[in-house]
Amino acid sequence: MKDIAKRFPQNPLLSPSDLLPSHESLQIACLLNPGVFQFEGKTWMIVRVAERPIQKDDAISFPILTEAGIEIMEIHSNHPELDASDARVINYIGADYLTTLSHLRLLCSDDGVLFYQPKDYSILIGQGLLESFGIEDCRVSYIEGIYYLTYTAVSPNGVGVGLRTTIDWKNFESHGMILPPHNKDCAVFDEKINGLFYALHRPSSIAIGGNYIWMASSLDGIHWANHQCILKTRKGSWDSARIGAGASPIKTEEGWLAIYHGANEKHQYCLGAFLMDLENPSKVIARTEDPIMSPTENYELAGFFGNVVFTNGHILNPDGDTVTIYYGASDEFVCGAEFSIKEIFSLLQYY
Ligand code: MAN
Repeated sequence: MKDIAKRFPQNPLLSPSDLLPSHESLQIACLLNPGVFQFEGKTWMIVRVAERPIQKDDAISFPILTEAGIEIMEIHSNHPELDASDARVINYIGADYLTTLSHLRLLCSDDGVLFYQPKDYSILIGQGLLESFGIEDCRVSYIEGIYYLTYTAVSPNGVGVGLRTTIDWKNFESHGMILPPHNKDCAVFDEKINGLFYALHRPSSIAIGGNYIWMASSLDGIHWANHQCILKTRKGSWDSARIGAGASPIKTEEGWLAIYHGANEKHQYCLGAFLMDLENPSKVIARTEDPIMSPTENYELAGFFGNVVFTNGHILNPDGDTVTIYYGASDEFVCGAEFSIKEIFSLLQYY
């Protein structure tokens, strides 16, 4: 198995203690899965900040957004109807809750390594009944002067894809939920193809079907149609349980190159790549067999939820070959790594 990621020696770039919590009653448990974009000559991240109260020894407590603001739920650890075997989600009296509440925060950097929170930019928090468990894992696409933010919207109603747009990162227009539950990992292409917007997304079927990558197109970038299933999990492989797109695919002469995450039954998250036809992107023409990146470093193996590398943000460098990915490690830290597109291509197997 070949890991071709060149990790930043400065990793992790960001840890929970590097930022201040959004509320005095909370602490930051995880900084993860940033969307990445360029704006006003700088590299920016819209990072997922997952918060919860300081935990007591004998209880689990987590915040929920209500109309009145943040409400804290506290459950005794010994409660007979509590299943807390997953650090990320709990089941309590038959209902699922997240153990943390996520918002999105803007950070910027002059060198792509040192990120800081600029003044005068607000945090983005969940709005309304479909985002009461938070907003997560934002992808940013830039199309014809508008930034499209597609993110995971979580609530007791389910997990879906929300969309907000902006031109200045200060004023946002909310378009509500564009892909209903269960759906996440939505990445809009940075460019229209033959007049249409395209997006990768990941619905999940609970009975027939699975956690596969789908493609949709749209006339306006808001209403999506023509859904097609384009990439599936592979039995017995590193991507056997679920797959999902990373950031917007990269346009190359040979096709649209997508970096995606895959997890196996043991919840190990690795990265792979696939290539879509330039004119007809719902046609996948090649895919890597093995991961191009797997959790190997301490910060990728142990943390809030260990054994995870997950990316939803990258920058294509001016040399046209180097992609800098920013990624969540162990669902707790933000890290950086570089890939060579040529090297990724050398591992693609054409169908
Ligand atoms: C999964 C994980 C969590 C995330 C929830 C809701 O359990 O990806 O990190 O909070 O889904 O999206």
